[in-house]
Amino acid sequence: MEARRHAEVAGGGFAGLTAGIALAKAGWSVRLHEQNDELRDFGAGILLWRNAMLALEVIGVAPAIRAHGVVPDVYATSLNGEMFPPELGGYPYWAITRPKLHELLSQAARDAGVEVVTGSEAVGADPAGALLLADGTRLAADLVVGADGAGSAVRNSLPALAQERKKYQDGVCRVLVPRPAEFAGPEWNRVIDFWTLEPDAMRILFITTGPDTVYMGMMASTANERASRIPIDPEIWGERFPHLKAVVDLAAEATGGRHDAYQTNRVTPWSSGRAVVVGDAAHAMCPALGQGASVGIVNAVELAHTLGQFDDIDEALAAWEAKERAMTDAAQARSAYMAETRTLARGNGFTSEVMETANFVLDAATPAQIALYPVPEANR
Ligand code: FAD
Ligand code: 5PR
Repeated sequence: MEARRHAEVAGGGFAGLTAGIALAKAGWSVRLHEQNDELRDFGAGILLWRNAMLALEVIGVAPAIRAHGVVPDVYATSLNGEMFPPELGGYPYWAITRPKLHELLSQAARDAGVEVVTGSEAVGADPAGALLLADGTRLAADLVVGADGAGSAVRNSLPALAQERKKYQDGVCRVLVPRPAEFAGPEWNRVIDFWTLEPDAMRILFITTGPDTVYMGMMASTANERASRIPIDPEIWGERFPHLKAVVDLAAEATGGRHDAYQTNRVTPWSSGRAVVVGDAAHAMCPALGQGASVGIVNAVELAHTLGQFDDIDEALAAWEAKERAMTDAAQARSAYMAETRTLARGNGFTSEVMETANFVLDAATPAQIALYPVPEANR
């Protein structure tokens, strides 16, 4: 019998946890290193599209997401108070709070036998097969997975990985607020994308995350300093969106909010010898399509699946990248285009071309799993 293959994973975000679960379920022994003292996600809410749900189905986490998340009934867009026809009715996508998604993945990782080490900082990888830690430890592995986010130390330590980084003007404040009574009716069980473009673009993306909470993504140019502040400035947002005053005031009181400027990084190739990068370490993208985590989750599950199809790890890594690269590049390019042109402000943004990422089906998914997530005719 062959010895059990061993992976060292750097990073306990959505991508690292997913890779850890998928590898452990495929029979690998897995140790995961998180630099923080506990495993948790900061932040508000997240949309998980069909592509991510299928990947989470493969690793057995999707039923819990369906139980704890909600399906927004439509995605509606409003520009200067004018509502466009709603989109995505009947589309299988879920909204959930980030802490809940992180908790479900952390639990699944432990259940799958992943050894989680907190307070453990990676500083790099050796392509010969070792993870290097800040305390000087060198951990040999058949595979090192860098899932340590957009600022990835693992990636930056690998000279073979070329990187193009880009920063954008826009940024977004993300907060989770308790749902006030006037936003509790069924007509608010949806995503509503409220835009104003004059004198500058300010936008509130209202996303239901269940009966008790609402996720608010509040986007503005970083040049608009008052609109880029945490805590939220209730005056500047309230003036622009008077009909949302109740939730804006709650956003101003919310704790745990954060502001991020849009940034992307394109890395080629995704691996060097026995070291590979997944998630934002490999492909951070503009949030315009809400696909960053979803694509990372898909690629992490597909990585473990492809490794199972080859005896040779180098061959598997090449085959994996060949399968995922076009979809990932397209998602990055489309998100950047949607963000830069503010195409979503005019409604009807979820064209069939844009939906290609959300509709992507990973190889690992079975026909029965795929059948659980039918795509409405209008979104194919
Ligand atoms: P991260 O979440 O950055 O996790 C990296 C982990 O590694 C962290 O726990 C970190 O502490 C740890 N770490 C870092 N360095 C080290 C080190 N050296 N050693 C050990 N540990 C380390 N995506 C969606 O799919 N849907 C959405 O609706 C969505 N909305 C978004 C909205 C905004 C405004 C933004 C900015 C992004 C959004 N995304 C969305 C994208 C999504 O948030 C990211 O793509 C995703 O969180 C990346 O996960 P990750 O695990 O790759 O990286
Ligand atoms: N979609 C989602 C999101 O969280 C953001 C955007 C689009 C789900 C950021 O709040 O375009 O900024 C966006």
